[in-house]
Amino acid sequence: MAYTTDLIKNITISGHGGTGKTSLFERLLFAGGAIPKPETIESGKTVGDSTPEEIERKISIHAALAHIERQGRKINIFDTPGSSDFIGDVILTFRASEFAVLTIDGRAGVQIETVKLWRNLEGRKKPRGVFVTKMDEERADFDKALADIKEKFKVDPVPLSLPMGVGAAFTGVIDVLHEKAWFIDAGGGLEKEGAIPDAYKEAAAAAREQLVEAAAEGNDTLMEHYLDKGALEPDEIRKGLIEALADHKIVPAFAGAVLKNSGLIPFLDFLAEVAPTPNTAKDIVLDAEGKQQDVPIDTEKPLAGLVIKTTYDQFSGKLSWVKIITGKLTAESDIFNVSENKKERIGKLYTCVGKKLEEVKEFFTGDVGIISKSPSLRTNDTISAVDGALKFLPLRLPQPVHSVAVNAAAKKDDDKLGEFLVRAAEEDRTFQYQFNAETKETVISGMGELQVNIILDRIKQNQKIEVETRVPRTAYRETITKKANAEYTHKKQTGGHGQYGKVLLEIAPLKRGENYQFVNAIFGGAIPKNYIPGVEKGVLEGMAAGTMAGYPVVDVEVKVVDGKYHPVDSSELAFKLAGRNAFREAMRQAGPTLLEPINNLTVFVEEKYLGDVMSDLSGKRGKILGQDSLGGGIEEIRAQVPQAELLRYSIDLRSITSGTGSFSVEFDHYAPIAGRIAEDVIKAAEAFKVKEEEE
Ligand SMILES: Nc1nc2c(ncn2[C@@H]2O[C@H](COP(=O)(O)OP(=O)(O)OP(=O)(O)O)[C@@H](O)[C@H]2O)c(=O)[nH]1
Ligand SMILES: [Mg+2]
Repeated sequence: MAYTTDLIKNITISGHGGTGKTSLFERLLFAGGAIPKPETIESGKTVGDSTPEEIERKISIHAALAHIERQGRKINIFDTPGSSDFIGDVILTFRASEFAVLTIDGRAGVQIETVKLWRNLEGRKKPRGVFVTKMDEERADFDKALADIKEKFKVDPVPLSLPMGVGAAFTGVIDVLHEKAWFIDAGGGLEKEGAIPDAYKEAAAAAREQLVEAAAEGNDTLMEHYLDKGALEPDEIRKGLIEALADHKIVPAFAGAVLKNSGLIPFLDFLAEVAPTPNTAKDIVLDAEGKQQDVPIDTEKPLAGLVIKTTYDQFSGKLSWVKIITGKLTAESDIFNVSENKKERIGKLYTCVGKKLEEVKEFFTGDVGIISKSPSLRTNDTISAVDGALKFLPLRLPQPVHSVAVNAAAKKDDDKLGEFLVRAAEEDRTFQYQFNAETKETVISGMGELQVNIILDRIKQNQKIEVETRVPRTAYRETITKKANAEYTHKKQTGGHGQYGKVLLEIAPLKRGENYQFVNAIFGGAIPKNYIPGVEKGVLEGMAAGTMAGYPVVDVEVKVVDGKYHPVDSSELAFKLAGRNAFREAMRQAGPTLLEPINNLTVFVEEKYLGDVMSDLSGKRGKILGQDSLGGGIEEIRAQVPQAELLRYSIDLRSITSGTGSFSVEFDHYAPIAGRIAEDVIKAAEAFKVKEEEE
């Protein structure tokens, strides 16, 4: 059945690793009637964690989508991974939903990923709430968790549910909006409705007061009513909450112990009654000049949508998840893939509960639909009913930070490995692969060691490809430090035609980053014009090959100042060879030196690890540029560090910070290296060359 825009809700469950997202997702599907029986992480059969790698590791790795119906609304829910290695799948769900709930472990309170996810949602101006989980654990503390949120995010969360007891004495939750209690079912079924027990009446009344006040903040008329009457009607409260939430004035808070099916109903009713519909949402397109432009959700306009995710399912084949931003998506219809400039007939459409697909004929604006087996659709493509439509802004994903060089152990597996890498990169856009012609390696990169290792396991276990892995080689450069000149005569007399070309070059250092300049300073035709391109080709070959350790030469001005030619024996080839050798000779005399890539590094750590992280960075030849408190006890450190020192940084940082730290990294510039470090690079390059020649 298709739901109209005002009946659709798109919700993301996000949060720090292991806080209970997948368990909450499972129980919401159970409470919403989408599955007959809830499973647990331990049973390995949950809807959210359905791939072998998730079941084996007992963590979420991919976003999962399912929907339930509640009060006539279709609620699409995304379960997302908590580990920062899989942030790519979190970002796509944030883009596609109008509300996010952050799960917070009742024992731990706000954790580092909570802070980062909060900042991400803040940047998107996305309405959000919190769900304090595991209230059945002895040390869980709802009030403390809310105080933690208040302190770290400077907002006052508004409880919509309150826990009754904690640990073994936890009996259920109070639904503040509907003023009733929900008790744990001893038989393991859904929670049961009842009156608020006397012991909680006072707390419930205080929470109700706070809720009504928050609702009154929704708009001025409500505030006047509230100030006049000292109360609001239930419908007014709902209306006020809807508006206050959309305007970021409130952060609703929930409590529960989902393994006991507790805290689900008040949350589901809130999603159905209060959480934003896509009606007021917007997305962003890029106009012809690449400028960003808001596109309001619009049911009247022709179809436009964004492919947010691509999966390859063993049984269903290729599936493309599409967020519909304007118009309607209809099965068996023609669409344009704007990004690929292609018209395409799409086949069947589906909605899903995890891996289970249900066929649907059409999807309305705001919904998330699944197109199956479309050959051309890829993540980030814009689809449209009309040709030449504007393209939606692609998902903005962070750059990978951890890389490994791989090759198939057997040459015959090369193609199979290549095909697998294409798919893996399509399924998760934060995973990338690249053949680096300079270092002659295929390098795979991801958001951390965990993501890269999972891909390697899939290569070995599912694809049955034996692979070899190494730390990737660093792309060093060579340059010069002073002016020099050299001449070279290429001369050969073999049989009939000889070869002749003489070149005198002058080379000089350029500023860092200026790369290369070629100047023809010949006067009076010592080398005829038509041979100059040959000289330049030779110089470029010499630069590409380097002289110290075989790395490309950069930041050099090359001037051809003189030369000599022979009317019969000169040729472009002869001048190319002369140019290359003259360049090599000049380079040797010009104080050659090695350059190494320096990266900009941003590290996010909890305060307590700050000192250790700093001293590790100085041991890595890093230069600290600055440090900022982000609030929530999280520090941001900015530094410049040689790339060669960062090849295993995700592993180092994990061990320094017990897995809580994270970082981003990007190339900034090249800087000279000397002494021992340079000697080691040259030695390693020689060893690599010998190995290559042997192969
Ligand atoms: N006692 C208790 N344990 C819970 C509750 N919810 C989840 N757990 C347990 O907490 C662990 C983590 O639960 P998950 O649902 O996998 O947490 P997650 O946030 O999805 O984890 P990632 O996806 O890996 O980030 C599992 O062992 C769950 O059984 C709860 O309400 N009470
Ligand atoms: Mg999970």
